[in-house]
Amino acid sequence: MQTQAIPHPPYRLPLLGDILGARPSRPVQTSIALSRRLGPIFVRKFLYREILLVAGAELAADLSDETRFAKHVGLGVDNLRRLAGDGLFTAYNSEPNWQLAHDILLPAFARGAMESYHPVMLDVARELIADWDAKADGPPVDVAADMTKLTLETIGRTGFGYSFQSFERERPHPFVAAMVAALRHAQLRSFRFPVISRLLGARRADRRNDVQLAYMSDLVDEVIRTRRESGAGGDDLLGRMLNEPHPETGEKLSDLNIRNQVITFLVAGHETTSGALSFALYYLSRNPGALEKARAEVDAAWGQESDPKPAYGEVAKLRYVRRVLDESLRLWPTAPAYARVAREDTMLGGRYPMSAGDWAFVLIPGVHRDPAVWGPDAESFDPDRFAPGRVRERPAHSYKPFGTGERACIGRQFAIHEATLVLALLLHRYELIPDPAYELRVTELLTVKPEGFTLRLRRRTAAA
Ligand code: MNH
Repeated sequence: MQTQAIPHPPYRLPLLGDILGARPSRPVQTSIALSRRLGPIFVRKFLYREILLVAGAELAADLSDETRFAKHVGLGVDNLRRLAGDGLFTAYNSEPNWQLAHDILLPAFARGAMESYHPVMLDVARELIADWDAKADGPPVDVAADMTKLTLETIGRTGFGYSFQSFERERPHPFVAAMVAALRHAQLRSFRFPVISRLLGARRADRRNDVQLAYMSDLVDEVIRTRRESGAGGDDLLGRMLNEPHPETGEKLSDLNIRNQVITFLVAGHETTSGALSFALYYLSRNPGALEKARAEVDAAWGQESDPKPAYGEVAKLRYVRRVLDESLRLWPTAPAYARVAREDTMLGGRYPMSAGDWAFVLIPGVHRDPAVWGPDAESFDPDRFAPGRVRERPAHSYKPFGTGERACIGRQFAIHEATLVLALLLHRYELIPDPAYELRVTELLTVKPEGFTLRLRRRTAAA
């Protein structure tokens, strides 16, 4: 990549590059801050490694052209290969197991399958509600921690018929701690360099990480064993992986690939949805107008019912609650970046030459806050941006929380259904009282989440 003509951070040091102000714990937030000074495309250089970042809608839309660009498995995602191997998320485009698993698993996200997950999602939501009922009028709840309990439980039970018993335990399931450590390790490894990192104790960090990975793969083996012992049937993700041949070739997934997929879905299937729910609750707690509209919608649906049990088809009718989620994922897309690689020599945006194999990160929050698309108030929370008329006015590829192209998120409908259902039930049942002193802090573990965000709860229906 010829990067001379592309802006880079000020204070570039000889040899070391742009290490001043680099914070390995916050790669996305430091990059967003840089894009405010440097514009929609810039380069960060660490020693010999140059990283191209795109943070504007026009260039990101060009990178969505599937004929010239493809998903790139690099840096953070590549570091997850030790965890998830050739699972869907981390598979290289060249690996035939991607297409095989994609074709076998796609029906598990079709409408009929979603309908069968709905009662399980509702059961889990009601477990959260029982837990929150007991905490109402008490000390504040840690929102992200409780949303993580909910989403891990949901993917475990819907996908694998496996319960983490999240709501029966005081502390999160150890899987969560192991996953958090593995994600942090994968994020930090991107900032490593051979020789230097070894002096800094990288081997010890790798060994500690191996312990976390071993714990997670043992758990996955238990999930698979539990299913095989119960007769190995079932039409959920695991059932399909174990039994379903490819519709055309008849080929089946190997045991090793199934393990990689189970771990992929256990992680990808809950961490980002948890963050999305947490940000939505955060923004509602800060925007009384939006909160009121969302409340009006759930009250119109369930009124004085003390314990609504919505049917599958009711969830998609909660249009405003859905917009709240869309808008939260605009401001804080919880998988905040994806990478695109040039399939051929090409000109990015008609002006930046890229050779085949050159790649760039798309910084999604930058795209989602580009004033050229979202207007001068791009930084403010306004769910009505997702009213149908206004969506049609925007250029294609300006909203990308689920990535792009054939490697976009397979679980999008799953996440949206789960999050809409849960958010609606919580708004219907509780007064959510924020700590007025809280200021948003975002933690990064390849994904993003609000850190230290708490709410005090009061039952609404009792008073209404
Ligand atoms: Mn999900 C890929 C965001 C929920 C399973 N997901 C992606 C990508 C983004 C993404 C962005 C593309 C990454 C890339 O190009 O490198 N995902 C999200 C968000 C949510 C989410 C913001 C929730 C909100 N994802 C889910 C859920 C599941 C899931 C729920 C599973 C039940 N996601 C995946 C898988 C992939 C993926 C699997 C990889 C798809 C592929 O490459 O074939």
